[in-house]
Amino acid sequence: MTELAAVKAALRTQAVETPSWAYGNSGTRFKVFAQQGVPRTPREKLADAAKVHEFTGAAPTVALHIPWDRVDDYAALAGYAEDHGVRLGTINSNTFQDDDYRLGSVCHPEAAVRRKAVDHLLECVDIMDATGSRDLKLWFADGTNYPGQDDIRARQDRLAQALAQVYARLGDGQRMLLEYKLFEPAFYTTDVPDWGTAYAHCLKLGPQAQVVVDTGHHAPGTNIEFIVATLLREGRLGAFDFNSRFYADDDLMVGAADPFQLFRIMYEVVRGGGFTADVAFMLDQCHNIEAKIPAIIRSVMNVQEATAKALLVDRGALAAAQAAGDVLEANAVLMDAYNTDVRPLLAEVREESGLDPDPLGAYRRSGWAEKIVADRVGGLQAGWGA
Ligand code: PSV
Ligand code: MN
Ligand code: MN
Repeated sequence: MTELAAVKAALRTQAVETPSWAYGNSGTRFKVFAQQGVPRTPREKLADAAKVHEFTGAAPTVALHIPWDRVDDYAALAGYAEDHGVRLGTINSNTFQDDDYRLGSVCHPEAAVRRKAVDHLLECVDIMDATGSRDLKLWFADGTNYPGQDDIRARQDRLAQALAQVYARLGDGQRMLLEYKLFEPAFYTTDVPDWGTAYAHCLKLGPQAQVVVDTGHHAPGTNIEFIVATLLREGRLGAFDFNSRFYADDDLMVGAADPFQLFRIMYEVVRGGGFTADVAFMLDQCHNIEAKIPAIIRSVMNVQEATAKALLVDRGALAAAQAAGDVLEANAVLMDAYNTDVRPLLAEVREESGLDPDPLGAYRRSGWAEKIVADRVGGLQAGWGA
């Protein structure tokens, strides 16, 4: 196989999971700008996600969020997804929206609240059994706002206990993905604030516990690709939540704020052998002012472009320059790949797969946007800003 053929073959295998909540109306802290035609039910979210897959060929699974996507029959929902050409993916838990969680969920000082949170997480594993999902994604809003508010170490013990209970419930082939976030909603301590804390818990739990890197969850200036390289070396990078940020957890379209960072991350994925099914590429975005389906299509394309550039890095030339200590040449090799316009290559890959080379144009021409405005009245709010 020529090198270009290998790059194309790799690009054809890439799958980006889209989040159900990105299809619904979501908000800023101040206002939800409702859009016409947004889904009112989990099934309508799946129908929209199916459109993203239809036009990109690269978004075959959809992440659910419980309870936002609660239904009576999850197996039927999985069947509905399959009828539309997609599958149900990661199950995301929600231990942050009930009044009971004012002081935390699994780290809460009261045992009864911790029990409630763990029961929810166990229910999420039941749902995974019904949907055939591999991954349970855990993000905890737990933390404290004031020094002295609670005992930092005791909270870690409570967290470890809860995680162990859920880990023990996982079936063969199921995974627990632990997501960290520097701050927000807690502002003094966060119980899983960084990759090191997530990694330490995962290490204790066992190989089915893996870390999620949400690209919006770091301090400004953090070298995320270093974290990616480290977690891959340790065999603990389970997934990405892709989005981009200018300030904090902005949840903007991935690759919009800093496409160069996305390229650097994808290069470390390729370099570290992470371009396999074991690392899940997921989006975690909220589209508050822009049209949702085209924004998600754009995000998928942005991931594909960064990946194509990463795959095009001349690794032989790079290794030679690095070994020779040729700083400028090594940097030039990497920048050559980054500066390549990969859009024609991706258009070719799409055409060779029987897709329209222009997914956004194809979506616009499909009439789906007009159809859902006509058919759906009174959209759902995904949960944020509620
Ligand atoms: C909150 O920051 C968050 O965006 C996390 O990243 C989760 O993945 C997501 O919400 C859904 O719970
Ligand atoms: Mn996330
Ligand atoms: Mn987030």
